[in-house]
Amino acid sequence: MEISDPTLEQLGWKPFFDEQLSPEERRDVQPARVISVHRGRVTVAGEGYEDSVPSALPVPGGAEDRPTVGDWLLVDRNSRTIVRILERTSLFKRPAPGDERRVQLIAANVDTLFIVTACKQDFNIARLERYLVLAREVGVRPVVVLTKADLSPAPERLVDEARALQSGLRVELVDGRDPANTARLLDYCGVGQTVALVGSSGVGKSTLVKTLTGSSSIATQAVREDDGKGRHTTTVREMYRLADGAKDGGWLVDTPGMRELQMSEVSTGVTEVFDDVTNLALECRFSNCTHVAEPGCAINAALAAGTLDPARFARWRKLSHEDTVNSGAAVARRSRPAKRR
Ligand SMILES: Nc1nc2c(ncn2[C@@H]2O[C@H](COP(=O)(O)OP(=O)(O)OP(=O)(O)O)[C@@H](O)[C@H]2O)c(=O)[nH]1
Ligand SMILES: [Mg+2]
Ligand SMILES: [Zn+2]
Repeated sequence: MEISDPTLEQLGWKPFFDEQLSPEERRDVQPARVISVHRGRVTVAGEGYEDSVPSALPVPGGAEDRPTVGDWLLVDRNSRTIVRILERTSLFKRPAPGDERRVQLIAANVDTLFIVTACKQDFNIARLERYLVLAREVGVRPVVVLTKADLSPAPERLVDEARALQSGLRVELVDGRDPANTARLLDYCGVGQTVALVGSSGVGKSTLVKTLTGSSSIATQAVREDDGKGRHTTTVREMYRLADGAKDGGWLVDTPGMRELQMSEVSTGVTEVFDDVTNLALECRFSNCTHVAEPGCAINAALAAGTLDPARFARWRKLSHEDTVNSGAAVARRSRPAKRR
């Protein structure tokens, strides 16, 4: 079946982007979305055209002023160069591998995050929580996708464990290689919607993209027998269009597996994903309570009463510590004054 060029709306153009254009820009430039990023160039798609343009901006800016997959650009009609990057609805980034002081942009203007994890070895509640925090922070809807259902004797137990993490959390269990089985994931990818897939190497992100798009050109790799991990097959970031006949929908962004999910500036996300713990902490008698042995510690009381899971508390403590270290802030940052009782 012949697939027609996408319209701006099918590319994900929204009023939020349109409102950013000045009258002059409406005349002189074309909006285009970044489909893939290469050395020094980006492949862009606009209304009725696809092009490769230099990724340089006229005025070099800060760390985030570089085009990444999913970005909306304004491209000059004559010179075919980037005029500017439009403000993003969301941005995924991480510290650059090998140089923690630099950031690597992963994807922009994402609506939904598929947090992909495999039922086998990879399943890990603490890691899922970290991704949920990330989704909250970036402001995208999270969906947990459990792959390799066919390799697990009791995958439903894992589904229940994941569902318990957040009320209303969507958790989907699939065999990523099976088109019939993964078809319900397409419900999350409506017209113009962008879904980014994240998760450890080898969990089956590219396999899902391949199955959902029906594409055969996406590289995936067999798992090594010994540790169930892949070998970092995906190295470029690219958006894939879901346009298979009746299912004329959105876009999937494949990302390379991350060895360790690094967080930067996630305080809001931690507070929200762990709202049970943070609410308890607000009940502690002392505002700078370290929840170790202070009198009137609400967290210790809840642990003793069995209403707070010690493992969850430990994970919260680790994440909030990471956050304070990353952002260089002091340990207790709550703004309310010390309580006296
Ligand atoms: N049995 C089974 N195998 C799967 C499933 N999903 C993926 N695989 C296999 O797992 C291996 C790794 O899959 P990939 O899709 O390359 O993993 P990835 O997440 O893209 O890995 P990176 O690109 O390294 O981040 C491949 O051999 C897939 O065929 C599944 O649901 N069931
Ligand atoms: Mg891959
Ligand atoms: Zn306390």
